[in-house]
Amino acid sequence: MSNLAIVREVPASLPRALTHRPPDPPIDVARARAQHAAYVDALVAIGLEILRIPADDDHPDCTFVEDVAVVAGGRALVTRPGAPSRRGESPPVAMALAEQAGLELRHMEAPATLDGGDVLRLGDVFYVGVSARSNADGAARLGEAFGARVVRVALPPGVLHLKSVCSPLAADVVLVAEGTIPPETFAGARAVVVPRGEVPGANAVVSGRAAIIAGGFPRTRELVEAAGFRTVPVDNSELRKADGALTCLSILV
Ligand code: CIR
Repeated sequence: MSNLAIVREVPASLPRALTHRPPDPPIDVARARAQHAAYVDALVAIGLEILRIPADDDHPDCTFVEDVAVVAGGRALVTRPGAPSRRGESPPVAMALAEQAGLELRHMEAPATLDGGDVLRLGDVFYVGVSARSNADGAARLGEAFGARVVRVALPPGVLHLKSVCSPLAADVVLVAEGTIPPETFAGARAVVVPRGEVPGANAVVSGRAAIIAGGFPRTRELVEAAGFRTVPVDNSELRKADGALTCLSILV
């Protein structure tokens, strides 16, 4: 179980973050920062210690820290994000992973690309969304870095990352949005399926039996609680305007 969450502050440049379409109204940085602060409080509420990295205004997407590293078993793979504008986000995160979290680092090299948002781990298996951001080479390098089995998953049209529509609740339980990834993709896992009207609810951050879930999705909350988890809802609506989910705001160690 994780006991540390690495987070990165929200930069003033967040309104220039990559988005699938320009948000209207534009992103309100103060509101995004308040939501990020509530998220960090929720991480504490589910039992995690916080390691904060300052924002970098030259990298508007830097708060979505999940995409630049994958952590498992005392090791971190520093990814090569699919969006060239995001490749300069890694150095301070890599430094924190090595020096403060004490992890052994591996680095992904071209032509591989991988965003952490495309990596969903259930037990010993890494499911990797092959997406506009993450390629087959990235999936293969991930498997090598961790000596793990990788299952590549095709994403439905318009979905940014695998974990935009599903996330792990436990080693054998996955939360998935109806009509996106077929639950049988996750062989041997029990699927908790959130309804089509609550797709953002399918991305949750879990520690033990506690889950941070997106606020405003009541059916998701009922389903996650019925699956045996205490829930902590957090409104992340402003951060979602930059296509960010909940998992993307932290790296759990
Ligand atoms: C991007 O397009 O890269 C960012 N605006 C959003 C990244 C969200 N990452 C994630 O959900 N893992």
